[in-house]
Amino acid sequence: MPDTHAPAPLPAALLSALQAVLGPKGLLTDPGDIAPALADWRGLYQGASPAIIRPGSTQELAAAVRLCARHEVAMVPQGGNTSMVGGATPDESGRQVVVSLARLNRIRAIDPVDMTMTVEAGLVLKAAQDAATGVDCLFPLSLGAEGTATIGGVLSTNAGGNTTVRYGNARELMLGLEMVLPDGQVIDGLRALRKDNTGYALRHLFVGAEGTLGFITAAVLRMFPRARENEVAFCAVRDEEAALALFRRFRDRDEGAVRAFEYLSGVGVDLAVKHIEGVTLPVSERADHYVLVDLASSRPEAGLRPLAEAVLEEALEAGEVLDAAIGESEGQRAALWRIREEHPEAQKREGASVKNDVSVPVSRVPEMIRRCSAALAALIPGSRPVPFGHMGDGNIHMNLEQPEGGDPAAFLARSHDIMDCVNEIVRELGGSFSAEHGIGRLKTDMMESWRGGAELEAMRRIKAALDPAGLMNPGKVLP
Ligand code: FAD
Ligand code: 2HG
Ligand code: ZN
Repeated sequence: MPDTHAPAPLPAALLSALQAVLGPKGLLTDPGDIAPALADWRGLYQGASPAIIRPGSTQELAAAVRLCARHEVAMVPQGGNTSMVGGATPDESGRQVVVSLARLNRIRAIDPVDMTMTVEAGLVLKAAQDAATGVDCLFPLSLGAEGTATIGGVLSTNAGGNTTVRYGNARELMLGLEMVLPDGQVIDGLRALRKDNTGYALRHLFVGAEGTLGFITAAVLRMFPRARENEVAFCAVRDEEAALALFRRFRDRDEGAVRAFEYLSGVGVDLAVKHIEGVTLPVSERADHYVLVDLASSRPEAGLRPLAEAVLEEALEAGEVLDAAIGESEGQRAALWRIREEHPEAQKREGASVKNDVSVPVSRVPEMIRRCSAALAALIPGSRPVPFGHMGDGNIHMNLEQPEGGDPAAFLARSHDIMDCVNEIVRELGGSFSAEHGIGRLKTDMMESWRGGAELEAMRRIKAALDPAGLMNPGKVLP
């Protein structure tokens, strides 16, 4: 890890101008207050920053951005700071200032007729879900960090999560955006329109830009009818192919009913049972492969239970499913989901692990898991492949846990070999080295080889056009 320098204090003129614009709540300079914003969730990076700017409104943010631009101070947008790729962490120079959107967290409007809500960027994802529930609707984006991740963060990373298979990723849930450009100009694109073909879709450029083009300050989000029937099944399956076959059985029977289809490995479930209090194995015997399937419908009598039972019975007869548990109550369904959702935390508690958030065409998922698992086990003897995740989207977290009792630092020193090993196979299978977590700081050095030539050059031109001074989240996304 590079040395962390003492942060360079902000120029006195900038500091006093920011204080005047933002007030006491809007600018933190005490090192104790700043510290939590300087490290990422995975503990990969430890940055430095002289202050945290915390505007209370879009106008305050725009004014602060104009001031930073005038003084050529680089800005690092931060939402919930749950990035898996170090996207929201300032570098070690001490010259980048963190801009937290946390205070911009209002729900500006919610409309169950249009099925839209207009919310500010710092609103926590769970609060957006709850607001939708409050008007008898659903905001479907769902991920393990939903109690902390923010709307600005999920849009800036184009987050996926558990329900992408049915509702799409964050981009598909967004209709309009309010944005602040790197020079402080505000674009009011908060249009709640399903159809709006009016030139370049700047809103889509900001989704997935990871804060490198400017700030998202508010968004119009799509809502859906809430589920009135829900079934969750946890299945032990024969192998990776059987998991895919089960996905096809459910999809072919009723595509619209599949809200999530998640693959779990035996090792991953073992770790969740070992480290997370209250997590137990719901099927009679341990297996090497599992699937969690969530079916939901807005129709109150959709017949999801008979559907689940019929499909599982067929799959049992075909030898694909070995055993299955269906949640009998809200509490049991939540307990089944917990086995899946605690995977990142369980892996963290077990020791060092290297993450590979990769995607391939859905049909290639079994081959990808098999080949990567074998290659990784051969690369680092004793290490434990822990593939899991969004099988229905072709997005598997092809993670590798350190050998039991081994030296975490020695294992992490092999991170790049591990990522290269997975990426080589993923490339052969026509996949992507970053499915849903983004590039952040962790994967910038992969951009040249994966998106080089005209594609990367076009990205660089867009960046130069919108942020000519390079002040927005430097060192992220683009190499
Ligand atoms: P941050 O981490 O604060 O920032 C992420 C990036 O967006 C940074 O580059 C930052 O500069 C930029 N940014 C943040 N806010 C703004 C803004 N308002 N304007 C411009 N740029 C901004 N991700 C998934 O996709 N699917 C999952 O299933 C999933 N599960 C997770 C489970 C756990 C336990 C954890 C810790 C993380 C998980 N993540 C997942 C990753 C993470 O939660 C997502 O990337 C999320 O979108 C980040 O939101 P955040 O508010 O924490 O953003
Ligand atoms: C998930 O699906 C997240 O739980 C995190 O995307 C994945 O920990 C990981 O590798
Ligand atoms: Zn994921």
